Amino acid sequence: MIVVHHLENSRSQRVLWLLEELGLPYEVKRYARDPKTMYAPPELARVHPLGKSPVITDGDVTVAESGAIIEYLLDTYGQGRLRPPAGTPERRRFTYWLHFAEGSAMPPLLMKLVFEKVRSAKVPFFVKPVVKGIADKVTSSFIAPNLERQLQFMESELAAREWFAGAEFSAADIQMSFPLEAAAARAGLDARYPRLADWLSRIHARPAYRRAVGVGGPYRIAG
Ligand SMILES: N[C@@H](CCC(=O)N[C@@H](CS)C(=O)NCC(=O)O)C(=O)O
Repeated sequence: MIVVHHLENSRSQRVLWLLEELGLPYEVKRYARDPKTMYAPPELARVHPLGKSPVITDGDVTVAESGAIIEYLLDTYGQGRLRPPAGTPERRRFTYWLHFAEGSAMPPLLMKLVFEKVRSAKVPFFVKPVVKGIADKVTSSFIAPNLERQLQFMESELAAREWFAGAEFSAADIQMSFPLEAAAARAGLDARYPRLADWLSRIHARPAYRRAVGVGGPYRIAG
């Protein structure tokens, strides 16, 4: 039996969604975040040494890292679903977006969150202007331009096709959901990006997405 070690409000929501799309049976083991630090609890490190979510176990197999979990589930149980055939332009785009989501889209989103925390951190009053100055500089010179360039790029890609890999919905769309939901919550994905907003509405309307939210519990990406 596949067991999803599910941390609330986290990337493991994508794994629940994929399993619902594939119609596979699975169990969910739930983990709550520390309300102060938002870190995962130490029990998760007993499943995988990094103690991050998502991680799945399937018999004696343990797989961590969202993209690797998606590939494992498609390889093992996909029967060709939700992944374009090898050697096609759609498959190349599928692989690109599967990696882009965590490799390129998430780093500036995470940096934005970290530097917002730095800006509002409790520090002695005389250090505050220096801390704020550094946070503002990093945000304006690196984080904001990268976020904007990426959003423009993703918007332009959806001008050419309905889903990230092509005309068909695929697991690359599932993988892309977390960065784009995070961008909508905290990083400027707004009416300037109508195709991305429409893509978000379309994924949120999918019955399997809704079932996965029902299973995973309240899903709110920190804004
Ligand atoms: N690139 C990894 C990122 C894993 C990750 O950072 N997960 C977050 C949840 S969204 C986590 O476990 N945070 C809690 C913690 O770091 O303690 C993946 O996609 O699986």
